Amino acid sequence: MSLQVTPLNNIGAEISGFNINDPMTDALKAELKALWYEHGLLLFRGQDITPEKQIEFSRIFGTLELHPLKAETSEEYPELFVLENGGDKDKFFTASYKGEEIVGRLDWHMDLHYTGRPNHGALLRAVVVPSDDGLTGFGDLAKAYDALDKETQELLKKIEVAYAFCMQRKHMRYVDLEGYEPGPHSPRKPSDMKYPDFPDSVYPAVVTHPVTKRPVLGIVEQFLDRVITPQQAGLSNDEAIELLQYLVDHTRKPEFHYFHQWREGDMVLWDNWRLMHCATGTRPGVKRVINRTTIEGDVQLGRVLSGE
Ligand SMILES: O=C(O)CCC(=O)C(=O)O
Ligand SMILES: [Fe+2]
Repeated sequence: MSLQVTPLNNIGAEISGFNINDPMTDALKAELKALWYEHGLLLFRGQDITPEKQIEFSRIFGTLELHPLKAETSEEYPELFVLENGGDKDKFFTASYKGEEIVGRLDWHMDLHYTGRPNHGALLRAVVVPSDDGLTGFGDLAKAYDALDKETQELLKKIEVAYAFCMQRKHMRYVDLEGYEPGPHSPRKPSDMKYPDFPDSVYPAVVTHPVTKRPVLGIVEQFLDRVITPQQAGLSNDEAIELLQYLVDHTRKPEFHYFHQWREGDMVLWDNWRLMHCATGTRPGVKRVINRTTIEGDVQLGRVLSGE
């Protein structure tokens, strides 16, 4: 049996030519894992995937992580995290963007990045999807690094960047705030969402991927705050701010992106040590359900600034 690999728009690949319900050989598992590292994102379509199957399949790629908030996990399947729009919790995730109410829009981010120990990856499987909105975007920061000029690549090797966790988009320095207004129930402080107060985390501006050893641009717009000691790299504060804006604009280039328009049953796996992702959100009342499994991050990629 040989797998078919069909590249998606710009980044990632659709994988077909196997049946997820047939017994899988070690060779097939190894091939799937290698394809994950090669493409950063794999899409599986038209497979018959139950929650049990999703959990079993996810284990090919590493140890699974349980969501830290018990209330969020399914009682039957603790490895499964159900992302749901169109229910009671919508009001907390509703905000206004250029006059339009949107539920669950998320800026470009990496999961658990703010802890210094991001998840290794995740699998999302669409259970209920709206026909037009509710897309998930993915951005390849290894390709983004490769596309930088040599001079910028060299400069970045000398720099570390700090991320400041916060609940209010208005206080994030590099997200696009044009036309944004929080909703009346938008969380204002971490405890509103039962989160602890995470201290700042710090990453090299170029992160070496722990498995592939590829350089990955360490710039993600959500929570991005500042360059640490810019003068050590010969930069003034103004230059450091301009550099971060230049790099964020670079990561926003469509040639590094793939936006997935979900069909029911689709499953997407991504490498969270390499790709950032975002969600376009849905209009209020629109039902969307995604089952998520998470591959644990077993490597510390950043450091935590507490006590410094
Ligand atoms: O809802 C989505 O499309 C993506 C949500 C997300 O950011 C995640 O599952 O990590
Ligand atoms: Fe996420």
